[in-house]
Amino acid sequence: MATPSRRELLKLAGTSAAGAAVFGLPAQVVAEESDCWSMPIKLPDLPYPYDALEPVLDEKTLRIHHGKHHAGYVNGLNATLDKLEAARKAGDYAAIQGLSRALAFHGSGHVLHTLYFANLTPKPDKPAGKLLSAIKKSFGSVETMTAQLTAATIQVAGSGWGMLATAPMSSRLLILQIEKHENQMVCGAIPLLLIDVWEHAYYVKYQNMRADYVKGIANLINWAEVGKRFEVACKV
Ligand code: MN3
Repeated sequence: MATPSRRELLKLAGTSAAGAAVFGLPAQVVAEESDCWSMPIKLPDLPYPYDALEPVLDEKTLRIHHGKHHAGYVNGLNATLDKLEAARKAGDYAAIQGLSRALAFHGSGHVLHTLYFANLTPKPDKPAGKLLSAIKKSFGSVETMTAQLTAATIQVAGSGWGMLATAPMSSRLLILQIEKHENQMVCGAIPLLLIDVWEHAYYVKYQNMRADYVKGIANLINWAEVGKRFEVACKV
């Protein structure tokens, strides 16, 4: 298959922020390609009201998580991009190592939160189509995949994420754990479904009961969105 053009990739990514994020593109790139040099990068809106995921995800947690934490990563990403440009213009290449780490932290934080919020829904559905076939091939059944993803996510050490992903240029599905934010940036996996298990994602309501939060979240998945990501990921 011929390598898709950038315009074709944008079309494949659809108009959602999450679709764009699969490619690490800011949402406005897809919304209006002529905006793709616009700065600063903006915090995407949630695809549902703050109280829509009650009682599993309480409104207070979601407001703080989106409006403070996710916004913080977007601000950090914009600041890091400005510092990288300044360092390059000043010939300060020694600064780039530290700024690269900051870019991975904030940029990946932005992408992961965009994907996470968009793969949750107050109207959960079931995996279907090509995604369902891939789940059966990789795990045997949806129930087995859900049980393994849930268990692996609960067991993330400290701050991190559970992730369903594909291997690059493959429909083989993987369950992975992300430490903090950074290793999502390694191109060894393309993210499909994220579950945030930093304490800020659940502590207000669940305190130390991370397992209860993860099991609740597993019943709020927007599988239609995950399926769209899968169809795009298979092509890159
Ligand atoms: Mn978070």
